[in-house]
Order: sequence, then C-alpha cells, then structure tokens
Amino acid sequence: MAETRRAEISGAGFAGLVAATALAQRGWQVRVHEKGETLRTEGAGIVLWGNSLQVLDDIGATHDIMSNSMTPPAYETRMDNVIQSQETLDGIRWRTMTRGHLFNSLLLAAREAGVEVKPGSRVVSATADGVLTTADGASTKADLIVGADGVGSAVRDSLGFEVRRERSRDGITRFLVPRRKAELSALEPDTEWDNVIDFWNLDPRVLRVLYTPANDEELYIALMAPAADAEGSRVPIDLDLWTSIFPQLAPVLQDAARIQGRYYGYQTTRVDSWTRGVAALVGDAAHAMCPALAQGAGCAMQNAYTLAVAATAASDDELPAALAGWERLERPYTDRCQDRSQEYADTRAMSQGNQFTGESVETALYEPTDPHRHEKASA
Ligand code: FAD
Ligand code: 5PR
Repeated sequence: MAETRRAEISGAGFAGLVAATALAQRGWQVRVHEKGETLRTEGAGIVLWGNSLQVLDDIGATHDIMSNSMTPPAYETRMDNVIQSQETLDGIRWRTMTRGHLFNSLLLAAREAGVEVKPGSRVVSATADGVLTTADGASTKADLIVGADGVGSAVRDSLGFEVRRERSRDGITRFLVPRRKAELSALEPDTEWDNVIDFWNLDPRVLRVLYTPANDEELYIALMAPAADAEGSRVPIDLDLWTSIFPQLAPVLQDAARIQGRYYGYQTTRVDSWTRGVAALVGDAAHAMCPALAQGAGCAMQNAYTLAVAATAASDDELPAALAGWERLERPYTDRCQDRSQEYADTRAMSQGNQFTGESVETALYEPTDPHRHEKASA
C-alpha cells in the first residue's frame, strides 16, 4: 500500500480550510497552521455563488451552510434612491450569510475530515521541495505545501514570487448589524427589505451603501467611499453624513456607527506564477481582487478545491508538473474574474444595475467539481 501523503497548509482562512478538507477526504494527512491564537474570521457578511456553493456541496458543508443563510428574492440597484433594476438571478445559485457562519461550517467539515488545525502557529517560510518552517523554529517536510495565508502570504514571499499590486480609488467599511426590518419598513413601506439593495449616489458625491441581509436576524452593510474622501472613509462612520444621504437606512446606520469598523481600500494583486515545485498558492495569497463581483472567497475556495483534486491525481514524481497543469487550466477563470472586478470597481459601472448577465456571471456559473468542465468549455 502507498504511504499516506502529507500536506502542510499555511493559513486557516476559507482557502486553507477548503484545501485541507478536500485533501483529507482524498486520503492525505493534513495539517493547517494558523498564526492567529483563536480560529475565527474577520469581517461581516459574504455572498457566495454557484461556483463555491458547488465546492461546499462536494466537501459536505452545505447542510450546515443552509441552516443559517438565505437567498434574497432579488438583487436591487438604486441610483439616488431610484430603482434601476431588480434582478431575480434566475438560473444562478447564490446565497448570503455571515462570514462567521461560513467559517464555522468550513471548520466543522475540516474536523470531520480529520484535518489537524493548529492555531498560534505562524509560518515563516516554505521551499519548493516541500519544507515548511514555523516561527517556533520547527521545520516539516511535506509532499505538498499550500500557501493559503492571505494577501500578505509568507509562503509566497519566502518563495520569491513577484507580486504586482494595483489599488483602486474606492474602498469600503463593512458591518454586521441587526436587521431592524420593522423600523426600516416604517420608513419605506414599499421596499422589499429582504432584497439585496445596492444604494448608489455618484453626484455630487460618491457614497454607496450595499445592503445585504445575511439571515433573519443579521444584516451585512458595506459603506463605500473614495479613499480621498476623508469624511466618507472615516471610522467609526460619520453618522450625520451617512444618514443625510441615506435617511431610509438611519436605523441600521446608527448601529453601524457604534462599531469601530475598518476601511479597506480596493486592491488587486497578481503573482507571476501560482506554483513552484511542490508548493502552490491559493486564495488572496495568489489573487486578491476587488469585491465588486463578490468572488474573492469564491475563487479562493474553487481553486483550493481543484488544487486538491489535481494533486491527488498525480504521483509524487508528477506533482510539480501536475500543479503547473492545474494553474494552466484554472487560472484563466480567476484572471478574468479579477480583471472584471477591477473594471467594475474602477468604472463604478455596477451603479447602472442589470449587471448579472453575460461575461460578468462566468465565475458564478463555473462548475469546479465537474470533471468534464474543461472539455465542455472548449467544445
Ligand atoms: P484570508 O481570509 O486572508 O485567510 C488567510 C489566513 O491565513 C488568515 O486566517 C490569516 O490569519 C492566516 N495567516 C496569514 N499569514 C500567516 C502565516 N504566516 N502563518 C500562518 N497563518 C497565516 N469574497 C466573496 O467571495 N464574496 C464577498 O461577498 C466578498 N466580500 C468582500 C468584501 C471586502 C470589503 C473585501 C476586502 C473582500 C471581500 N471578499 C469577498 C474577498 C474575500 O474576503 C477574500 O478573498 C477571502 O477571504 C480570501 O480567503 P483566503 O483564505 O485566501 O485569505
Ligand atoms: N458585492 C459584495 C461586497 O461585499 C462588496 C461589493 C460587491 C457582496 C464590497 O464589500 O462592490 O464593493 C463591492
């Protein structure tokens, strides 16, 4: 019988936990190093699409995900509070939830698959032939190394990958607050407050609130402003400014104003290559993107999953070539998603509504667990 193969993973984020689970379910012995002392995720809410939901189906996390998430009736876009579109997204699977819920579901799946997750273990370097070193000085030899350690990846930087970073002019502060549906309905009775509502104002001032119900009790709101707008990008938020522009959201803006918050400038990062020897990068370590298409975590999970499948199919000798082949097949989808997300962020074109058609839904409709996906695409 072949010896059990060993994978060492840096980072217990969405990418690291999916790679770990998918590998363990295919017979690998897997350890995930997480630099944080506690296992948790930062941030507020998240939207997932068919591509990542299919990965969650395959790793067995869907039942738990469904228990506390929702599919809003429509994705509505407003300009100056005038409805531009209400897209029902027919034929597209999508789900909103808190990031905490997604994280807990993934952690549960990882543990059920027998993954060892080690908090308080910071990775300092990795080599192309499979040695991972942590801050306590311990070095481990593995058959596969996965750098899933986010936009500041130590695995990536220690391996000498070249990173290109582009910043966009806008950024966002995100909050998780109570739904307050009755209070919102009292202010605007005709509004469907279960919808995602993307409230845009461009003139005279660029300010936007993306309103995303995450479940019956919790609401994810993201407040966008240009980095150059000191008041708009201030945390905690300037309540008078935001309620003057979005008076119909006053009840939930008041809750947001009590939270410290953090302003994130949009950025896109690209690396020359995703693999070197038996080391591979996934998630923000390889491809941080603007959130416009809500696919950063989606692409992270999709690539983590397909990496696990590709690595399992290869023998030890073949692994470096198999990883390079994985990048060749999968990367174009992520590259295009990054480009489109950046384009949307730079042009603010989402303010026009009617956006979930054609090329912009390529990633949402991608099927990473379908073994025949590439033949179908080239047919
Ligand atoms: P991370 O989530 O950054 O996880 C990396 C992990 O590695 C962390 O736990 C970190 O502590 C750990 N780590 C770092 N360094 C080390 C080290 N040296 N050793 C050990 N551990 C280490 N995506 C969506 O799909 N939908 C959305 O709606 C969405 N909204 C977004 C909104 C905003 C404003 C932003 C900024 C992003 C959004 N994204 C969204 C993108 C998404 O959050 C990221 O793409 C995703 O979290 C990336 O996952 P990851 O696992 O690669 O990295
Ligand atoms: N969609 C989602 C999101 O969280 C953001 C954006 C779009 C779900 C920002 O956080 O365009 O910035 C966006």
